[in-house]
Amino acid sequence: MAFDLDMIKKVYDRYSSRIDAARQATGKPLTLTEKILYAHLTEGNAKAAYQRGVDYVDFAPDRVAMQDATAQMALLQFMQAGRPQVAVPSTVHCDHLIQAKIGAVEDLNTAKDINSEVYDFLSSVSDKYGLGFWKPGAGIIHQVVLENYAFPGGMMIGTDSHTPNAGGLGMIAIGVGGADACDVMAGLPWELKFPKLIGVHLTGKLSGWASAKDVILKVAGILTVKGGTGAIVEYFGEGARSLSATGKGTICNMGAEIGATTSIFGYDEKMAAYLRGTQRADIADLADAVATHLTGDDEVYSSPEQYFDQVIEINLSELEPHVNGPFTPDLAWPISKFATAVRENGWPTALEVGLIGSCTNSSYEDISRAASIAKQATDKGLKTKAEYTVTPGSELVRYTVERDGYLNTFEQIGGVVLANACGPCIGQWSRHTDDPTRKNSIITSFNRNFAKRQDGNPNTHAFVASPEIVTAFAIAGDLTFNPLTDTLTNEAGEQVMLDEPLGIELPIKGFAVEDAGYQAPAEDGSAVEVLVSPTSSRLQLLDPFAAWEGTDIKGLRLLIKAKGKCTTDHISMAGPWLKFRGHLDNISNNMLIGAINYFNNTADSVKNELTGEYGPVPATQRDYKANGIGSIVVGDENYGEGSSREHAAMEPRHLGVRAILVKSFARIHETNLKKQGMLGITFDNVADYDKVQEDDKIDIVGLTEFAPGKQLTVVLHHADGTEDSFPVNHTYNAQQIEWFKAGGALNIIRRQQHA
Ligand code: MIC
Ligand code: SF4
Repeated sequence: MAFDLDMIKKVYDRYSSRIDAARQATGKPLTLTEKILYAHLTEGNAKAAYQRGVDYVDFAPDRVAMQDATAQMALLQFMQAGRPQVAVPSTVHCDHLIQAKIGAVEDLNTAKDINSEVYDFLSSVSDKYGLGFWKPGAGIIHQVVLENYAFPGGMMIGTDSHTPNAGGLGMIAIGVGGADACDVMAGLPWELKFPKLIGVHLTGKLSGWASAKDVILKVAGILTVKGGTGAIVEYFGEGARSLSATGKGTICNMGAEIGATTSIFGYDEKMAAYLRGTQRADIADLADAVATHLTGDDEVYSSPEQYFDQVIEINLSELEPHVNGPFTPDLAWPISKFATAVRENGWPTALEVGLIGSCTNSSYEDISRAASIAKQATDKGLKTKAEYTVTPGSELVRYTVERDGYLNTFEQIGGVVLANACGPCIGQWSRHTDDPTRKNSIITSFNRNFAKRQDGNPNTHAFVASPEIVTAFAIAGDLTFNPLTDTLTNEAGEQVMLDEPLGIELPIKGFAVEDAGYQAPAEDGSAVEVLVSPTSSRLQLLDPFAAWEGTDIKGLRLLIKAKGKCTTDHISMAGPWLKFRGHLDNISNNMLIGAINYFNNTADSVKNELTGEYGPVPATQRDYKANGIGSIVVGDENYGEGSSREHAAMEPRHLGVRAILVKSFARIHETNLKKQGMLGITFDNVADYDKVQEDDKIDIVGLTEFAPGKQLTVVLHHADGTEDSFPVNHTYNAQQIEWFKAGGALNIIRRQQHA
């Protein structure tokens, strides 16, 4: 970790001069977000950034973090960049590929066995190129990063949309696709559209059942899944300072669900305590010395409406616990209204499973609060009605909460402790159910609840809440129960109430762990061999994508006009498909199989214009590809919401889709498309979406004059001989247009490497 300390010193050394320069240039006080961004501009880039008129700005992040399901593609790309070592400290975390079935020990062993090829690949690439490697069982990327690498005022990118979790320690941490990570690891600048600033002013103090999770559940309700797009959310005020560092992490983590670029809190005593509690007193000392730079200026916080594009006020003293869902994380219900909502909407009232943990909610504080509820079930003679699972976020937390007796408390109410991994959160869940066609409800302390996400079952209604609320519901087994006001009947037939949860922020006896699961890279990795078998079904070396042909693109077929929500889970489903994340051709067999076809309201059934027959999306596209016919995908609002997985961009690219035309994009997905040399365009007039017909032949005109800010034209040739034509927008800057022309950003890096 000594290496980190030097790096952090260097970052802090830059702060004073950078912030002075920025204050002078802009002539105004600065938000924390601006301070961190300005301190991480690449050389020579400052002027443009201060003006804010420019769209894209180049940054030099301090760190890169990758999880196993996205690291494979990121590192396959990095291997082609021709660098001997990564240019900035980087880590790989094995967390997504472990399936929850029986319990921690058995499931981890099974995962090590079936994923050995992928783990060996990741471990040897890490060894060779100088990346830290966190073995399966070590924990979920965002918890491990918070415990080991996040630092106030730093900047990190990570190949996972919940990377913003590190905002809990005052770091600007942003989720990206693997191609972006590859650039930063190769020593190139990382560009980001200069974000809008949303300020959230927290007053008061949490009490009773309300927790940090309820802050973000409420914010999600206010801003919706699109409301944070293009913005960084900065939390401030006495309420912000009263939240534990891990509670702040929960809020920043789930900020991904409102589409925010990231979320952040200023450095304060709670962060210092967490750093000291996790053996990083030296970092806390460094941060204390520059503390004024690690929070927004006083003037900003006293008149926030002058400095933020939008300000939201939340009084923590009045905040009610929330339950969000089903099917979307922004459908927010205060607990007092939830039972009525369940009844009125006819959602299944019987709760079948409660699941706590995940990267969002698995801190020591979370576990202790949930355990305080679980213990009451035993003490008050209540029988837990629903199944109940616990996913610790890291081995450090797991070991410590086991030592302190909490795991035992959960086991006493029938709780099953799963491996320190993503598990059910990402569909790595072999759920036992007697009838998958039955409409059913589950509740989790995770962050996403899109249809089919946890168990692949469209009949499952998934709700999101804090771990303590999930635990109370699991005991009651009934979604119309309100733990704040209602009683339960115990085994003796008495009416009992659950008392408010009690938690401990940091373990009184300190954190402990026997083996945290870290493997340092070789000093000199040049002799390490990385093997990828040509016959592997799990890993495949990448072939460069073809460059643009230099003309307008004409005669495209409509592959699918997707209707409604089309998240990355719809475009490249996770769960059983996670095993192909290192094999582009194999994973392409899941392309868009979850998207609903506008013309028949069915998933994975589109018309093949060559045969006139309806068939699965991937097979139809493979047929077009085999016949040298390009195609286009049309979509609705916030297309590509959710995950950072670039497979959702690479699969269509690989199978010969030429353009994605939608009403609007989610940020990470739009960048991923650009990086892979795909054309991502948006309707100028969203009503033009309605003009697209199933049998259209489609042209994209204006590409020979493709320029920043200049519209392109889409022409629809309908089957009846009529035509429609309309302008479409794009957000490509000059460099991104070069990516498009070269057939992908990596082709340019490769070219430079061989020049
Ligand atoms: C998720 O929560 O959806 C994931 C799985 O962590 C993804 C990353 C992936 O698809 O591998 C994310 O959020 O970016
Ligand atoms: Fe893993 Fe779920 Fe967190 Fe994604 S959201 S990193 S799948 S625990």
